[in-house]
Amino acid sequence: MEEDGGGGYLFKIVVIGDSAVGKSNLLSRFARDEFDPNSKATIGVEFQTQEVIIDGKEVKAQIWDTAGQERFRAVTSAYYRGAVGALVVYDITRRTTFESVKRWLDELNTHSDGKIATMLVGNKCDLESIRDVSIQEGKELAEEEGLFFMETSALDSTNVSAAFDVVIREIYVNVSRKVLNSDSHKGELSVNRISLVKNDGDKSWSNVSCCSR
Ligand SMILES: Nc1nc2c(ncn2[C@@H]2O[C@H](COP(=O)(O)OP(=O)(O)O)[C@@H](O)[C@H]2O)c(=O)[nH]1
Ligand SMILES: [Mg+2]
Repeated sequence: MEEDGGGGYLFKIVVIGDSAVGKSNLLSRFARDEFDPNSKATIGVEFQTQEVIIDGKEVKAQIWDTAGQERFRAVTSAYYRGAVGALVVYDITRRTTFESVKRWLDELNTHSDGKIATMLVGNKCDLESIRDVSIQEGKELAEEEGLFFMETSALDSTNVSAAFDVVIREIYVNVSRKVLNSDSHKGELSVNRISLVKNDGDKSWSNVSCCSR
């Protein structure tokens, strides 16, 4: 987490998960409202920056894409450095990608320091007819690991901005807590507490899932 120079926040968020689960499309849907049905491995794009307003404050989310390195199990520690948020993505039509989630979480924990606001994302929920991982399984894993959970579709846009928004808000809550704990800001304690309580209420998002109807 950094100040962006203008007094606002810059949050680094990484998107991880097996190859072809839809990471690049989730990012392009969120940042540019675009979907690419023929997307090959993303080349050259390191990150996209998206501005979000939280509690009237401008927050910049710098969202990193793996550029296809995950195929070679070669996502480097530089990729994770400084991250304060993560989306761990699997494909609901391919169980192997769900089984990889723990490995990705281990990698995230190994390479990052401090608290990472993490969302478990079951992508491609538009493909209900060939679903291979139930919503319940996703929810249970998220609960076990203390993660937020949503099913998304980068294809039809379901829950895409919601997933990023929850992570960004949670980072904001974590940052506010840090500020509260630092001596220089003790004076603002009573003021900040109000907004923290409000933001904690957003945890109900963890049960949101696009395919539960
Ligand atoms: N049906 C469907 N296909 C998707 C979705 N997201 C991505 N895809 C497709 O899955 C393939 C891999 O997507 P990509 O974003 O490149 O995955 P990445 O390797 O994780 O970055 C591409 O053919 C996409 O068009 C989705 O939500 N629904
Ligand atoms: Mg990609």
